[in-house]
Amino acid sequence: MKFLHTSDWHIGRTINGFSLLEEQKYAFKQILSLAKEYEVDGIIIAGDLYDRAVPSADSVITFNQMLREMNIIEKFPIYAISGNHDGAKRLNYAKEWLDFNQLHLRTSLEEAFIPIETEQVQLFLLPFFDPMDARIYFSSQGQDEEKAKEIKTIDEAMTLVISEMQTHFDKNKKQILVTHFAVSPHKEEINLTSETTSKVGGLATLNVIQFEAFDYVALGHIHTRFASPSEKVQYSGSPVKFNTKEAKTQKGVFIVETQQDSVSSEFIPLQIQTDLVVIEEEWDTLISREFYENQPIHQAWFAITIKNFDRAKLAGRNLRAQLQKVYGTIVELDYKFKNISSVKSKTQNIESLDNIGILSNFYEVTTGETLSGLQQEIIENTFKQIEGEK
Ligand SMILES: [Mn+2]
Repeated sequence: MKFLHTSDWHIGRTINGFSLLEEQKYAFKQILSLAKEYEVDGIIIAGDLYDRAVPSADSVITFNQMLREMNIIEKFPIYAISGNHDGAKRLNYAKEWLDFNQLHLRTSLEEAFIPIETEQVQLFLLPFFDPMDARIYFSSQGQDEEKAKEIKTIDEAMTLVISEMQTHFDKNKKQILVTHFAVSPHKEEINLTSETTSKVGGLATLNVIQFEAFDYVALGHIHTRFASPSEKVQYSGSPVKFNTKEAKTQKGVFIVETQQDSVSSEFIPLQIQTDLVVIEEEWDTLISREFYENQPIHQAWFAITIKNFDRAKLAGRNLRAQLQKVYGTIVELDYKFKNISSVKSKTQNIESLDNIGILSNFYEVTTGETLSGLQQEIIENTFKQIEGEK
């Protein structure tokens, strides 16, 4: 059987207020035609359907239309779960009616244990949940109440969840798990690239070893497929670039095929409608014709950092407006000051600074200049005054 694996659609997402809806619709059209071209038996969406728990009306209308096209018009079964961005309870609305039409959307732990059965495959749809959900579920089961109380980490919860799922395994079928977590490749060497660490964002991480019972695990949560812990346990990544860190990554989907004794997958890239281009250059370069003529001006979105920025030299000019005129849409504008090696190193030891230290540091980071004697004096006096008023 063949499935299309995608995740993290985040319908309604913006980049600094710029709506990505048109880009998301563009990606969707390709996903749907790939599903038709490869004649898949179902479309897997591994969580973060919407960008927020209470999506905007526009987002709901858009996603509804997408579901309609996939499921009602093209008759693809859908296997979807809620992610950490979704409002699980809201998404659970009309579940029975949706299931009736093979639109399987699971949003709570207790719904995850009974798989969706197809001829050759069992699909387990495990939405994002936390250890508390697992404690509640397992103690409601009556058995192992003491054990349930001991569930503290997502690791422990997942081990119990998977072993309960295994009691429903049909030996004559392949098992696919759809879920939404950070999963690391090896217990010993958690070696996430800087790109992925920022996405994991301190969230507890599971381990690939925990998922060995499954023939394929369709993951969502991390937005790049390069964070995939193994060939069998994979992130499809998001279909659209959401920020400048993702600017250079090729987005796409997986076509997963299950055979009698193996499961294989193939990555299919998606085209972009409006590219996201990241540029870091000096002001003079940015506005020189030679440079910008070689950029996709007025076609792409730009995230621009002005290097060696000299505020005094460019004072009184509307830099953003000037850049917009040349480049078109600027979704991000940043500055790197001449005299400052790195903002990071300046802000690192913030705890060790006093009030005046923090303020002068802030001034330096935002303007690229140090406080003058007079400015320093005004600040000192102001703080003294505040102290006196306490
Ligand atoms: Mn996500």
